[in-house]
Amino acid sequence: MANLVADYVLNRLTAWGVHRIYGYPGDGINAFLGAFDRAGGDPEFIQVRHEEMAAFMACGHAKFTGDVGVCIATSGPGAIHLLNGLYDAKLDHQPVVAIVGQQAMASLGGSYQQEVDLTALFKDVAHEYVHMATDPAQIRHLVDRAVRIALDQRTVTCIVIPNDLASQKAIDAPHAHGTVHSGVGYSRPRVVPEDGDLERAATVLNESERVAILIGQGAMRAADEVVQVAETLGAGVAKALLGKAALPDDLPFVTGSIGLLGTKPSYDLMMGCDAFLMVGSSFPYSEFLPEEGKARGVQIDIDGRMVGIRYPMEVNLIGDAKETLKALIPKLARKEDHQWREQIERGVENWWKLLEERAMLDANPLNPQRVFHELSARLPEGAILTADSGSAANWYARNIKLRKGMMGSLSGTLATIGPGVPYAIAAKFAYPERPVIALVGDGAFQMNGMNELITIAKYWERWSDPRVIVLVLHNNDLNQVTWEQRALEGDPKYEASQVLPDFPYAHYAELLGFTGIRVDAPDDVGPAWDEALAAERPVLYEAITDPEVPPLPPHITFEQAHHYLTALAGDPDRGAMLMESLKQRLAGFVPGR
Ligand SMILES: Cc1ncc(C[n+]2csc(CCOP(=O)(O)OP(=O)(O)O)c2C)c(N)n1
Ligand SMILES: [Mg+2]
Repeated sequence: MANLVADYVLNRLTAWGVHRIYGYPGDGINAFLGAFDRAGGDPEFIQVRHEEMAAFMACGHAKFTGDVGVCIATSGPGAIHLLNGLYDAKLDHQPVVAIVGQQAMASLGGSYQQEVDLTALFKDVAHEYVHMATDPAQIRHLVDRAVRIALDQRTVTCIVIPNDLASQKAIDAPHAHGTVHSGVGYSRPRVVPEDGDLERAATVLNESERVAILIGQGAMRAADEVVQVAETLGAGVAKALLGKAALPDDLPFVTGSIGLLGTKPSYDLMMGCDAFLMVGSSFPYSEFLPEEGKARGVQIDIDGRMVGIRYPMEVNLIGDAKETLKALIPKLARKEDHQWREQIERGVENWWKLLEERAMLDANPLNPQRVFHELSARLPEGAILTADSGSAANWYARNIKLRKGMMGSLSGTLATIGPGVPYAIAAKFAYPERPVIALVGDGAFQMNGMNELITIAKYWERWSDPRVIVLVLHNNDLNQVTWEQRALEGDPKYEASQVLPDFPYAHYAELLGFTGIRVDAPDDVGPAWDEALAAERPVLYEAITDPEVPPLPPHITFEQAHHYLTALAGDPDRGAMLMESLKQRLAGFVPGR
């Protein structure tokens, strides 16, 4: 049995608990293919359609499991293809290790075929750790450090391995000067702020009357503590997109998502509060946060670099969300005046009713909100949802009520098109017993989702629950951008860039052996979800949705409204849209204005 550098890398990764590596082959990693074969399925090589998808899957794995995700690609083009998926992981603070091949050491610097300066190329995306191996004795510490740094810093790291080095005999470093002797293992520390700082934070919150809480993905394992704080302080809780699964949407004081994709009660919560507690979030849009000076701020974040950058906080607590809240709770005084809390709960109740009304409005032919609304009511226990960038992210953020035990994610910070289907695949590999639903636009699906359907076709039969449902919003439009163009630029829809070529999505899925369901009548939306959720194979749910239902922010500014009206004058879809916007307005689209 060969014991080459490539075998050593894989063995070492399994020692780190890595059992699945997403990748695509090429001569830069040929030695690894033999090593995977010899490893007998542990770790297993999962073959994708495009290296960017491998990186998305590694990121999705990290998001849904909390463990490190690993992807592998060949030198030159393969490595370059990884980049966007790796940036998605980096920007959303996910631990991902990329292993990339390189041309033979003796050729480097020779303008050799596929020779790309990979350490320079990866220097930004893997800025915490990127190294090229040049000696077999280095391999152990390169792997150990790449994994440990990815986990500890919640970021992307990269190891570049020339193909001739990968097929050299593996060795351990001799006990001698100039060698490194690393080990395996990482335990996340318990990070709690100093007691005095917790006291200061408690004072701010105790002295205030109307507390608003904003949570992000950093609060993912702190649901009970967030609830306890909200109950004690009579506060409402808004959620940044990546934190959507951190707290169930069916709690009466959860105002839902915030921001352009957010809700009115979240907006009201932020505008009306006199204290602002931000936990594990770097939500960027200041116009949705309290105005400076209007609220006293407390922030909790595990990363000292991320505190005090979105709002001038009075107290910044650097610590783990769960542990820090636990330490804070005994210092908090229970609020006796419930007015603020009752106001929030009324707002939330009204908002859900409004969302339902909006979802039930007629559209041509389907109102996309209805598609999400009907799914939400039918979500099976333990469902995992993924959403792609586009209008789907709006409806996911607003119309889907995640319950306890469900998971959901999307590309929060890079907001890239593409991760919807690959995240769903990573979720299925990590939790083959759970139903997974990907919510994607036709643009995202045409960009890469349809290719990754082939990956689902390749693997689905091994998943104990075969349910993986891909919803495609068939609106023949890059709709999110079309609306941005109207509302933010005041420009009409530019057909050359926005209109998508038509494609028979459900038929295509049937070619792959899936159940294909094409829905174009509002009353079929619910029953079609029932059928999809009862299927014994993967499903593509093709919803023919109306591109004229606006995915606009919860409140629009005067300037946006003005732009929007100017744009209408020259818009090719003007007739339908005026009707639609009128209907949306009647349903209270522009709250309080
Ligand atoms: C890689 C990438 N390219 C472009 C964009 C800009 N963008 C964001 S949403 C969107 C439209 C997506 O269209 P589609 O998938 O059809 O969804 P829809 O909004 O129509 O529902 C575009 C082009 C992006 N976020 N990422
Ligand atoms: Mg579209």
